[in-house]
Amino acid sequence: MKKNWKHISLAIGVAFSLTLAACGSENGDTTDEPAENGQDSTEETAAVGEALNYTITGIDAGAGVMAAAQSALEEYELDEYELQASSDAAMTSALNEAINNEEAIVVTGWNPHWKFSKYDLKYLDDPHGVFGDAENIHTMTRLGLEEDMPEAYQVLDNFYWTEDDMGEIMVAINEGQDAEEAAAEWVENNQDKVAEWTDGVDSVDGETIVLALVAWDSEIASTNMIANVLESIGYNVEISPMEGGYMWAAIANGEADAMVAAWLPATHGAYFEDYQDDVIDLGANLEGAKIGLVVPAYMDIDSIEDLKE
Ligand code: PBE
Repeated sequence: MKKNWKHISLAIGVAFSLTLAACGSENGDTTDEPAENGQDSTEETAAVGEALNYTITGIDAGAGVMAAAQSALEEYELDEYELQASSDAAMTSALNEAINNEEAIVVTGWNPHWKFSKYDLKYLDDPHGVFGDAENIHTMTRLGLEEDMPEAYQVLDNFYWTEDDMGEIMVAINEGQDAEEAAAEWVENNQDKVAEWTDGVDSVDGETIVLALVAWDSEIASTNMIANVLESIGYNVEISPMEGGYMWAAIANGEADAMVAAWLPATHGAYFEDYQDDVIDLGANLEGAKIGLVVPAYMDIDSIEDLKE
């Protein structure tokens, strides 16, 4: 399987400019008197803001959960807070460090994700519904894939699994297994499921299919798994890593053939609106996903409103 890094510089550029756009607040480093303008501040909640250094630890700027978190800061009037863009890997390493020191931290979170098996975490309640309800993860292909690669199209259309399935691969990768190996092992151990996706599908002779991949742990698991299945029926699978916003453009302009990482209706709703006429939606491959703000269970807050000063 060949990886192709040509979109990474674009990705970093986009992430960086969005980071700057997201950092409008001048209070990122505030350490004292956080509530100059808030009459209803209490010592207790101000203490939460201070402990957090008024920071929400985010991931890459193209992720839908980042746009939702930015809306949440506005909706809940958390003006002093700054949403810091980084990556899934940097976010989980900050989470790990905070938990080791029993410190306060708020991250942009989602499941399926291995962090919920490794740590005791909770979603902050979202009474205004900014992060939406349950989400499904859809498979999308470029226009014309059905005619050009009917066998791959059929497998992609049949692909459907559960949060637990995805979780097995994610946890294995987090415990140090190579992503391709963890995916291959899952396929090996779940031949009954895989057979339902490939039954009656003809083999092909080494045609190249390009799958778009964003470095979110959930999508690393699903993309490597479906790549393994497509290889087993004879495809040469190229995984093309790219930034979250670009993933949709790549399917729409035909640069990539398919992706299994479209979170709908809310998380990627804006992308879907932009690109729906230029992509084929093969429906959900996983149901019951979720995004939101996540904190260690030991933190003494339960709602996004509790972050308010
Ligand atoms: N995620 C994981 C992505 C979709 C997959 C929730 C970080 C996002 O927010 O766009």
